[in-house]
Amino acid sequence: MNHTTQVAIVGAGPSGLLLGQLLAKAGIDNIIVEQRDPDYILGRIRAGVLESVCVEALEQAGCAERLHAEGLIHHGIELAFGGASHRINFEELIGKHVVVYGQTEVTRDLMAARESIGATTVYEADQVSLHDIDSASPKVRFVKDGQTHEIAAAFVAGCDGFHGVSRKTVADRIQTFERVYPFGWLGILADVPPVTEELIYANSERGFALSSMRSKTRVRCYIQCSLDDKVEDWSDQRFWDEYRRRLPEAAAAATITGPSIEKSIAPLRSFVTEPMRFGNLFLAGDAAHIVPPTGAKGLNLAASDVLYLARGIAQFFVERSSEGIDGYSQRALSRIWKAERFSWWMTSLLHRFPEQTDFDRAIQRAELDYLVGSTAARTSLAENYVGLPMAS
Ligand code: FAS
Ligand code: PHB
Repeated sequence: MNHTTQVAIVGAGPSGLLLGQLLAKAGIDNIIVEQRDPDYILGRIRAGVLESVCVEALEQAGCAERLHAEGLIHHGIELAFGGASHRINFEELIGKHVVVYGQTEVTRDLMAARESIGATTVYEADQVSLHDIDSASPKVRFVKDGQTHEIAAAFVAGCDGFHGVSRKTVADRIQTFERVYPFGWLGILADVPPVTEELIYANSERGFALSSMRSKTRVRCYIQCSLDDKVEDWSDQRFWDEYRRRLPEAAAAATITGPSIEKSIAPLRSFVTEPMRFGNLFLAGDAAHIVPPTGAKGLNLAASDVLYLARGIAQFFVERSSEGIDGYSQRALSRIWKAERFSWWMTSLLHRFPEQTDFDRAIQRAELDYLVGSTAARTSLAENYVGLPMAS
């Protein structure tokens, strides 16, 4: 069965759904093809902190109402090391803040918005493949309920994440940059109140821990774990005991524990694909780059990619100008690399590396001491954490 649209989007995660919504707002027809079903996508527990760029993108997409009603505004974070806790006050340093609102809720809002405008999303599509991406009519083929379908479009957006088909389609035309970290993050979700108002990033002798949240009644907590660890190795009790050993004393004592409603291990890597455009195929979000979650950048980078891409495609169709799509890869990569640097730096600063020498640990401690003692250094962390401005 053949279909025609202006933009074919592969992937219905935050990137694909946000792009679909922004294009629809600009009057540009689009179809999303997704391999999984909505419940599976909503069940993936991921990001929790939104930069203002991401909030603005959701406002432009007309999907920010619940975010503003339920999201938690955070004016800073705590850095804990050496038995003490140090606040990085974003508001005081740079007059900005972040919003804590789970990726699951962002995705839910985007799904609801897309359904309300009646835009086409094909879920549980099999054997998705991309064709003729250098031609004026690139195509996305897939099998649904045993029938083969083909979508002809002016542009294809590869929003299908790190393991998707889009980057694989151009594997022989890309340069990749990668660093894999020698540890993972074991994360749990639990319906207990957070121990503090803001997030705590802890560098302890036993390893990294992060105290985050989804609301005032639901926490998202992480500990650095070995790459050999399996989720089944970690009972809830074992997690909470280790987690509390890594927090500052007062926070550990005040921590309320409870049964996990989700528990998973995520590997950590830095990864960038260059370029991000191949003829009329554009990569966006995790399809093009991955950051270690220490800097809370993954979802936010996906949002800025999509803002650049949506603007470029709208410029093409509405103003008949290709300046935006021609400049997409360079603009997006400029912001991506700065976020990659910050995420690598936060990861290097806060984790215990297996091969670290005493000298390495002393340098890490000196970096932390300098950071919390310098207004310039704290300002640098603050402006990167809340999100650097987008290029015009
Ligand atoms: P996604 O991977 O979210 O979505 C891609 C979509 O494409 C998926 O729905 C997938 O099913 C679909 N797809 C894949 N292959 C396909 C194919 N062949 N055909 C059709 N569809 C296909 N970021 C943070 O900021 N903070 C965090 O704490 C954090 N934790 C994370 C934990 C994990 C385990 C992972 C994997 C990522 C985490 N991230 C975090 C990053 C994450 O939030 C991503 O940045 C975000 O999901 C990016 O969204 P998308 O680009 O839409 O990719
Ligand atoms: C989360 O709440 O999932 C979260 C918050 C901040 C991070 C990483 C993850 O840096």
